[in-house]
Amino acid sequence: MKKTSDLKLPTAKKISEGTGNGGEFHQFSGRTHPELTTQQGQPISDDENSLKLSNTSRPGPVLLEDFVLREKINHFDHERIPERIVHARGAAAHGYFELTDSLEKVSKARVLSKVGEKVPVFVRFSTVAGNAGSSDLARDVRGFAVKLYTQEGNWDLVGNNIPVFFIQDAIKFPDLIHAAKQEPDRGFPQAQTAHDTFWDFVSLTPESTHMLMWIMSDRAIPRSFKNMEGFGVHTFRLINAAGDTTFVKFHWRPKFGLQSVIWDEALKISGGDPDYHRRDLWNSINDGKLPEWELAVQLFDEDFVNKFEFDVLDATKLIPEEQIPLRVIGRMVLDRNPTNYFSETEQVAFMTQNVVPGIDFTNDPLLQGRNFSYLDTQLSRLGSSNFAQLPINTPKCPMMNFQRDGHMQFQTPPGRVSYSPSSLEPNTARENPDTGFTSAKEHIEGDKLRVRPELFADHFSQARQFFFSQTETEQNHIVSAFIFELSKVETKDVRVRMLGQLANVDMGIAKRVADGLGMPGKIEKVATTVPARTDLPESPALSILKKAKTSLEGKVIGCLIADGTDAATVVGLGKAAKKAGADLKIIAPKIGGAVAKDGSVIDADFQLAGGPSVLFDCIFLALSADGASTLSTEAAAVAFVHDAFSHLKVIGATSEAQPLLDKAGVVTDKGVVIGKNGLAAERFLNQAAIGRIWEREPSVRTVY
Ligand code: HDE
Repeated sequence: MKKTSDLKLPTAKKISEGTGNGGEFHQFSGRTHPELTTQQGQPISDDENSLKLSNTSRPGPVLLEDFVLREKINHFDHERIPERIVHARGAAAHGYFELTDSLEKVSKARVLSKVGEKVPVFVRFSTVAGNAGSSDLARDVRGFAVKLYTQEGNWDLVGNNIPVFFIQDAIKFPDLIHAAKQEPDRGFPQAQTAHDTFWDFVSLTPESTHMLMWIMSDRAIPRSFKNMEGFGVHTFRLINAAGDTTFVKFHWRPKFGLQSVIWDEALKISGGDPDYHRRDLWNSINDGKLPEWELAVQLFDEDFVNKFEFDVLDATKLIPEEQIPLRVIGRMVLDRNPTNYFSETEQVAFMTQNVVPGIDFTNDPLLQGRNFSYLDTQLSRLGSSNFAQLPINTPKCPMMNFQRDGHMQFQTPPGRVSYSPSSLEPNTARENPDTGFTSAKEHIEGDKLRVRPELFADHFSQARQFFFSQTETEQNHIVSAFIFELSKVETKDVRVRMLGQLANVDMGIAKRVADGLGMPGKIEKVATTVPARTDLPESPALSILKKAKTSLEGKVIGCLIADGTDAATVVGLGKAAKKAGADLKIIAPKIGGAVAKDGSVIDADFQLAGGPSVLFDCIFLALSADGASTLSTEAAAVAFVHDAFSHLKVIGATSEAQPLLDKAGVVTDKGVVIGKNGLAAERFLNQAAIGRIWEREPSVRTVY
């Protein structure tokens, strides 16, 4: 692509001669381009100037007859479609799902029974509350929506990275979302729950308490999409060839392990790179570090349903893995970025009602409501009942029915017959009772009532179980998150009520939050019919840190250099990082790079101000004495090191970098590795594989 300044813009004389400038562009670039046309296919002679009643010295009025101009502007004016009401901010990728263990005994779905068959998928990750242009690092649940293009039709598993939800009945969803999104009178704050309307609503909706524990935990600030678990949330049913049914919950488990960032880091990443997750997904796939998950299931029957402490149809509850273990049945790999963001990521239409024969719904009232909502929302978002004809939504198996016409009909069905039954044509499509989708047979009787089952009334037991299943560090983070969020709530009564709800989970948690808010005094529990059970055992699987992996795979190391840096150290570090599956990024005071001690130039990936340490998992300071002394008076360099230390990252440094470490307030601990050039680099990498130095935390911020 040529810079505008390189192009010779045509003169008025040339226009009057009717040459246009297309020819000039061709000549200039020395390449042959395809011919630019209108949407109707007419070749365009001039894409720089509208048609005017003109002479060579003064422009005259633009003529209405300029269909080239009008078509171009008209299309531009209509480029945007309504963004999703929820999950507007998202990024997606293509890949495949491969079954490794057949569920044939419990499901007749081909995708769950044919081992080895690769099924194409399109997966979209998202935040919930923020608008399309908001930051990736908002504290929020992440959408984890998977479209599997199976040979028996599309199966959409539209899940989240948290296994429970805020509400039990779909009728409360609009209220929840209105409370969470920007407040309607002022239009802010967006992409965050830290405001009055959200906490007002949830403090009056005790069923949300379990989910609040999850979104105040580090699960709500993931390090990247590839470091998240995914959950189908609801209980679904599987149906086998004999018509027997089994209950199932779906889990995606990341190959790269679960990882999150620190809240202060999340705030700063939002400024440093609001596209942090989106960029990571894109780069990981481009660099061949393919995001991958195992698909695991929890299978159970009516007996379990009857003896389980909670209702399996209540989406605010989960079934601990310790109670029903996970069975791994397949893997999903994302290996191709979208070609066009709008056509694919924006136009993809996920729908919970997209299931295939062998998979069925349950009576979870949230799921039932969703099954209506997702089809409905596509009409307002995509504008036509033919949205399944958009390439990203079209099944990759044969498809035939008598649905006809409508806006933007792309198919041209031949023949006279568009109905069934018919006799006029021999080969029209027919239903098939043997292979077609059938619902699970279920005997139901009862009165028509607006009620919730009794077991749905326990709102605090699993919230408590979740909290006490976390490590001490993770518990501290949950308490701090409550303090942060509630400190943004202006209405004191709302804060008081929320403390009263937390007291229903555990008075100790409520007191810690009250202390952090500076709200001493007696905490009155909000009245509840079912108090929290204290006998539920801890579930280690609910903690991120208890199952953390020690590895550098997929991590990014930020290496700070300056003039005088030892080039061999940087090269050695890069090689060792690559071997360990990590990426090395070079940060220098100037984007052109730095002149090394041996006179060579080390190229930079980031200029210091544009490459804060929050963008990297760990940092190495490859500095000479002169470099360190110069950078000690550079605020961005001091912040680079100080932030890495307070975000509990492993820091490696050459001994000459000490002045900068001192200026940044770094106190040596097991995560600070200083030494002679190459040696320091090697020890640093070993240490960096363990991740963050959690023991450092109490020395860098208050733990309430
Ligand atoms: Fe959604 N949700 N949702 N949701 N949801 C949408 O559909 C809705 C719920 C989830 O990347 C919308 O196409 C209702 C739970 C994801 O395109 C909409 C209820 C879970 C995505 C909608 C829920 C989700 C959506 C907006 C309560 C986790 C993004 C745009 C009954 C299991 C999919 C759209 C994508 C999107 C409705 C609750 C996950 C309005 C009514 C629970 C991942 O139809």
